Amino acid sequence: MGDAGFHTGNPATDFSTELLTELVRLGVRHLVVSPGSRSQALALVAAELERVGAVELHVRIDERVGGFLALGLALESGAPAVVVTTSGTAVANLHPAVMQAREARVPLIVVTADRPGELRGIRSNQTTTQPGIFGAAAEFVGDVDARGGTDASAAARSLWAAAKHGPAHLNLALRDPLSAAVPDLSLLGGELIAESSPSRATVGAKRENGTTEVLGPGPRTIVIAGDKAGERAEELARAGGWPLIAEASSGSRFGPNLVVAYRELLAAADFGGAVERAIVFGHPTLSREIPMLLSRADVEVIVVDDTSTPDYYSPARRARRAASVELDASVDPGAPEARNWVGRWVFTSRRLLAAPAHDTRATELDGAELRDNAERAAYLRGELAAAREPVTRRMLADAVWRFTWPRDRLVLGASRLIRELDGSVTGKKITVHANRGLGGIDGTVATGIGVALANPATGVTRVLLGDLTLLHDVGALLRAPGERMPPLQVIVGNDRGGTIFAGLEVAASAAPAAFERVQLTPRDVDLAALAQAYGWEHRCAATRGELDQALSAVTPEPTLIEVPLA
Ligand SMILES: Cc1ncc(C[n+]2csc(CCOP(=O)(O)OP(=O)(O)O)c2C)c(N)n1
Ligand SMILES: [Mg+2]
Repeated sequence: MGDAGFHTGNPATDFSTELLTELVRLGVRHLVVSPGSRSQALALVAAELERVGAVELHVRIDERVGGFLALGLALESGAPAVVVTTSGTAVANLHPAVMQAREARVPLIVVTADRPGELRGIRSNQTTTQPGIFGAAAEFVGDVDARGGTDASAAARSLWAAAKHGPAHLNLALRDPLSAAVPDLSLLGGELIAESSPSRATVGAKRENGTTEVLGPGPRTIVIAGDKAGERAEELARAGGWPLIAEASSGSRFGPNLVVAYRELLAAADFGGAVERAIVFGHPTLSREIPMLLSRADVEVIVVDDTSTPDYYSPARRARRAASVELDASVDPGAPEARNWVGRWVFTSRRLLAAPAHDTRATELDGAELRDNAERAAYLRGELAAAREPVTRRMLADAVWRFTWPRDRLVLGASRLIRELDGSVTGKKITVHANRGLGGIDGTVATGIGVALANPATGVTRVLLGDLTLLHDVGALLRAPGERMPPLQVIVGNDRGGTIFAGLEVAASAAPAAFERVQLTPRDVDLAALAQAYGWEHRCAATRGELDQALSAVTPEPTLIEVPLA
């Protein structure tokens, strides 16, 4: 960096200063740090960068939480987030987040402190084989010695470049003395921010130009948008006059061609059975019907994806990959045939989803239309009864969706609720995230908090998850005193265990006691006490009325909303 004034003569501190300041110059805005001795120089430089306003620092005791927090920050911002750990098992705790980042192609930079070469391979305390520990999950692995003459700025640039495609890992060997007093970086602070221009556009960039497929009106076509597909799926569906299947976290779940009841329709001979061509964006994971359709020999499958990644979504290995698609001039979404095809899907889907009576009462019955008092009283009784109805999964999904607006963020856990929501909520242009890369139930609360912290708008972030998914990530409720926390609601559908398994074949074939013991795994945790212990507000919402109240009561303290489900 050539900032000679910032040199202390201590290699650990000087390397850390140069590495982290260069990452900030490149556009890093969030650092996540866990405490440790070997990593102290990195952590202390991070604290100085926070002090001078160059970054936002997030401190987490548990590295697994830190990893997922960084993942959420990167997922929402689109720019790499950096997570720093000490040596030993601390490093392995990042593995789930690194795997998820790999599969979902989230830019994550991992910097792990290690012992130098002379202390490796001799059973020194807290020493293991850290380089390559993430295996194939890391896009880039660097193993450098802070005193070995490696240019720290160049290391930062390598990490930044690699992170555009997934997780990048720098393992840094550090020797005693493990730190010196960190120089005052305040002069650098303003300069760093002025120089850097973090931008979403730089991440996910293509390594090479792939092929563009030119599509004609052609056969009966549908567009499928899986996780992280982005808006281009909706654009293509509209421009082509084709039905759009857009999963909840696709970023394409809106527009006139959206087909919500797609699982039912794909299974029907005159809908799914009639499809001849499918254009796929993103990573579909929520249904069996989509891979079944794409495996069929009579369906042409074009997957739009970065053509330089080793693998791409290809059920039965039948899909053809294209870097992008374009429509030729003969495609006319207004042509009678196209209108008929898309219209059938959209209208049948709407009919299938026709809302249950209570859902529509309030909008259909305008107070002014009520002719007399008796009718009004009957209406109010009906409304009261509706407000007292116990919450169902469908109701919960609908309510959370209804309360979410463009400035808000929605983070969906794995398991039943995301599927319930995916199969029922109508189109709305809002930002939804889910860790669909590997569909893990781990790290969901931490990911949600990362998303909330990176949301540039001032909206509410809502995390919707199951009870086991919450209990898996209880550690993420632990906050650092004084750290900023944007408006946040963690909404847990408490059905006592992993009830998704009750819908699988195993529920019928296994002995009930064994099924409950090792699959369902219900737990008795007092969530109110849990929330209190971690300084969260707790609300129980058992009825529709209570749920609406809880979702609209956004407080400065993060809230755990517990929704008992049958
Ligand atoms: C890390 C991880 N471990 C295990 C699983 C397997 N798994 C999938 S869903 C599930 C149960 C989730 O239970 P809950 O959060 O209560 O949701 P519900 O099924 O009740 O909707 C489990 C254990 C997983 N996906 N990820
Ligand atoms: Mg459950």
